[in-house]
Amino acid sequence: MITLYHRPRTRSSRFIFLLEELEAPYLIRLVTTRTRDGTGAVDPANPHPHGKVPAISDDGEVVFESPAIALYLTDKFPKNGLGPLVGERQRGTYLSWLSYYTGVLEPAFMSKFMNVEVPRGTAGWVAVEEAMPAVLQGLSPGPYLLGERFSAADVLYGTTFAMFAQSPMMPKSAVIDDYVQRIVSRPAYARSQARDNG
Ligand SMILES: N[C@@H](CCC(=O)N[C@@H](CS)C(=O)NCC(=O)O)C(=O)O
Repeated sequence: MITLYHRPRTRSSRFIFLLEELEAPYLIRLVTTRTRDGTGAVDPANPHPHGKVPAISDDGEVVFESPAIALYLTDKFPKNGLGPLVGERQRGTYLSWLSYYTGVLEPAFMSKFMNVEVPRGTAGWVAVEEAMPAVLQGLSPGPYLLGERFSAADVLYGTTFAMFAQSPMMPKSAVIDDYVQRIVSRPAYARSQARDNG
């Protein structure tokens, strides 16, 4: 049984969405975390090394960091084809977009948010103005990052873009707007929203 360590309306919410897509058995364990306004504290029940969410535990084995959790879950629950398996076509593309999410895209957004210039040629990520065209190219021809195949990578990217939709950091793009609509209109997304509070 999978236990998801979760705080509502955070990066762990998207894993309720993924678990619903996978039709996997899971429990939600609500935890506290530190928050930006200084309230909140690391919950000793949360096995994440920094008390962040998401983390999952699978009969005692702990997995943390969104790309690792996404890959672990789609490998473990392959029935609905949410991620290409070892040896399957597009496995490499899938791993690349999963890793790019926390290795490049999130740092790119965070650099912009903090008004920090990304040092060219030395940082492991790039400015958001360079990252977003790469994602848009990845989404072409679409409709998903793996072409016709919806995957856990779209759960990460689609929910992030939905969250930033109104932000000035987000370049205006009809491709992204349509993509977000495709993701958030999925029945599993609606079910995940209903379960977000635990
Ligand atoms: N790289 C992590 C980031 C997780 C993360 O920062 N989660 C936030 C909630 S959206 C959190 O737990 N913050 C509490 C803290 O930083 O202590 C992942 O993608 O899984």
